[in-house]
Amino acid sequence: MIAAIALGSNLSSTFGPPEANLREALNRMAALGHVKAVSSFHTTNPVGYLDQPQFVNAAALVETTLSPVDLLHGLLAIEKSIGRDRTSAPPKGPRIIDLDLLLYGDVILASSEITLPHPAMHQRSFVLGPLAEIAPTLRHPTLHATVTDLWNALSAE
Ligand code: PH2
Ligand code: MG
Ligand code: MG
Repeated sequence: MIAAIALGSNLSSTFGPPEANLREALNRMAALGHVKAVSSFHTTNPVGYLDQPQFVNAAALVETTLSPVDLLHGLLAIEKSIGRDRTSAPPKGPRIIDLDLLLYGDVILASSEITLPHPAMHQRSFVLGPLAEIAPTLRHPTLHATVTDLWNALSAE
């Protein structure tokens, strides 16, 4: 199955600045499947919680045989291994690495642990901009629109 993943960082770590954290995460994601495409790195202004540094955001497509939940657990383990500490950080606040599962094929799923498609992906330009670079024709299974359609709709708001 093809999964779309959003990457973000706005703090340095032992690996270096946010760009280095994204590169480290992408290298480690090879353990979860075949990383088929990676967008360019976008510097973006913080959304939601404004008093924090700019983010570096990217998107990736991974061909995987893991189930959605196993893939999510793999992404969370990579976040932790790169140094993300969820205990000391405010929600939507600064983070060393954030790996969000956006889409997993056409799967629609809502459980306590995982919601697919990611419920906010169509409202976030820092997600759709990078994703549109690598998957412009990928379809959102509940909004029935391509990534390009969603990006154009958000840009027109
Ligand atoms: N992630 C957030 C909150 N705000 N803003 C930008 N620009 N990029 C992000 O990745 C981001 C954010 C929570 O996950
Ligand atoms: Mg996020
Ligand atoms: Mg996250």
